[in-house]
Amino acid sequence: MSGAGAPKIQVDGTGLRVTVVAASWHTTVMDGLLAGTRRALVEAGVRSVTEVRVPGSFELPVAAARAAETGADAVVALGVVIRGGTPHFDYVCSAATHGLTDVSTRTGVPVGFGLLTCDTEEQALERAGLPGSGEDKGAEAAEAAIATVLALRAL
Ligand code: DLZ
Repeated sequence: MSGAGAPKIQVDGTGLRVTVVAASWHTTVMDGLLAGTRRALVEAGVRSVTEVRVPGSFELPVAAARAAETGADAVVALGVVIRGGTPHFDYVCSAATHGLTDVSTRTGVPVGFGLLTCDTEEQALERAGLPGSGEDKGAEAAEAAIATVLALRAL
């Protein structure tokens, strides 16, 4: 999927409680995603941030669900899945994606989707928000989650 056309979102998250759930695979890329999310939350004025680590992306939905059910105004889910030689990639990506979608629609708590599903580590690094990366998907996920909280208030 191309990152071209991504909006530049300016959000005011003052007073929001945000939980970041992050998987632990692919440390360098994950560190970049986490740093981008933290930067974006600070820039948005979010002061209440809880971070929870889970083993892999498959475990993101259950942690996101707990956060949504226990008072978070928004959740940011971060994970990195890189294709290997078996269909495992498809199962983990599908379970995480559907699980996170289910959490947000069932609870009404926006979940920022910071799950990278890449063929190669190079693709993941390009999106990690690290020096030299072209995109910052951790920041984008945080901005999207906050923007959606604000959008839902208008409904
Ligand atoms: C098993 C597995 C594999 C092969 N690859 C990844 C990956 O690239 N990224 C990721 O976040 N998690 C991976 N996992 C772990 C699964 O998400 C999950 O943690 C395990 O299957 C245990 O439930």
